[in-house]
Amino acid sequence: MTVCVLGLGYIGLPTAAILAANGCNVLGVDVNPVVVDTINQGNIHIEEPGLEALVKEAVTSGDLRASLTPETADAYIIAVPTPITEEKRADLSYIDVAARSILPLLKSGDLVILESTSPPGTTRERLLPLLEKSGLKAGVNLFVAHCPERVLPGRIIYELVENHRVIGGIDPRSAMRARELYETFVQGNIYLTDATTAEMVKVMENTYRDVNIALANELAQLCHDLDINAWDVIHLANMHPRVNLHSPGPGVGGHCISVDPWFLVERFPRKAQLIRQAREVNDGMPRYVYRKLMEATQHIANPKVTVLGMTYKANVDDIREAPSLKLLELLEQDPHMQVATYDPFAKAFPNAASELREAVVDSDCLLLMVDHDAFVRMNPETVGSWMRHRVVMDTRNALNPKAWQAHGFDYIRLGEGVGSQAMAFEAAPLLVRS
Ligand code: SAJ
Repeated sequence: MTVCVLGLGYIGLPTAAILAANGCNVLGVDVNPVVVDTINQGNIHIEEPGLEALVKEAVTSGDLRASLTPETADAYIIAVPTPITEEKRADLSYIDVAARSILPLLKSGDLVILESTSPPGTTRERLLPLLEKSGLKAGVNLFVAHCPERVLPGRIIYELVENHRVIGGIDPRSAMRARELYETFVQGNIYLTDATTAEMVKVMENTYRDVNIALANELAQLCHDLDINAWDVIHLANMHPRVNLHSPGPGVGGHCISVDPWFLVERFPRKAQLIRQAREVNDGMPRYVYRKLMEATQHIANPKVTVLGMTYKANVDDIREAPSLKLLELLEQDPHMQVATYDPFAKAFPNAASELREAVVDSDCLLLMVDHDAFVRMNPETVGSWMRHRVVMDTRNALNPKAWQAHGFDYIRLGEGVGSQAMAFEAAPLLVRS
């Protein structure tokens, strides 16, 4: 089968490479000439474990090529971004452009799959009419389905194969045709439904997570005021068989969870109250962290703060919607603070230090925003010896408080009242991850 994958980002490229590794002849299309050249040389432009080897092999074997323009194929997979505008409205223009680009190529019997996470209704109400401009009739001689990606950055190659998939057809035949394609590499179960249900499933998965993270973030703020430790509360509450509290943090980043719930708010502005509120709680976290940072450094005149971590989560190189970006905006507006930043995964970030020491020298406070392995492993004595004052604020519950306190650090943790540390039980395990 020949497959044309439109969009060679975090989802499109791994999908194209896996299809090529499983017997398909794949053309990957991207609007960025640098991306196209990089892939045609067998290299990759994003960081994702296992991806480089897969792409190299597929390109070397000739099963994967990249191009700026699509070519005739049996199946087309649209995997382009679906961001939100400043006004929190879905920007579906990339889907429109991709769909228009294949219009002249479509022929009877072709299959078109939308993988991009989209507001419920997009496939049927927006994509279908556009594709039918080709003169083909959906459900008769053109097959159209939504098959949302559900992979976790950092585990994409594994999850592409192992995760269950939901395929929503605009009719049963479309769903079955799409299943034939995904069966070539998916080991998980494949569930068939209609297109709008599949869209809602995907958006709701991320909304579920967003709402639960908002609950954890609210819990963190309440526990701080109660002078107790939110992480202990979560750990103990999660021992209940039907409770799964998520982890608080400095906010929700990435291009998925912080974006998709707005698709529902846009469509149902009055009914999607809880979803909107969760978004607002999570979007408010960088400001909350900023306020806590001011409290933690109020005894220091013109403190230098070192922000550790620019990416949206640990051990990935993606900075889209990262909470650190918002935090930095707040810090930059504050004339009393000096700011240094460092992230081993985002060294090209404007004004970022190229190594840890450069960012930490003469610092008064470390602000851990991302729990990259490299930060969790930091040696408190070495780092402390570079600093002017030893203060560390941990927004991820990633550092060992005792180790840092033993080296003279004021250790401040998101979700923990200042008085609570003396009361913490020795036996309560503090590292909780959901
Ligand atoms: N976060 C918290 N607390 C938590 C969990 C996450 O603050 O308890 C934060 C993270 O630090 C990060 C953000 O939320 O800033 C999102 O991280 P994530 O690891 O939860 O999710 P993503 O955005 O990397 O990937 C999600 C996944 N969706 C679900 O787990 C339901 C993935 O399966 C989707 O494929 C992906 O979105 C997507 O592309 O939609």
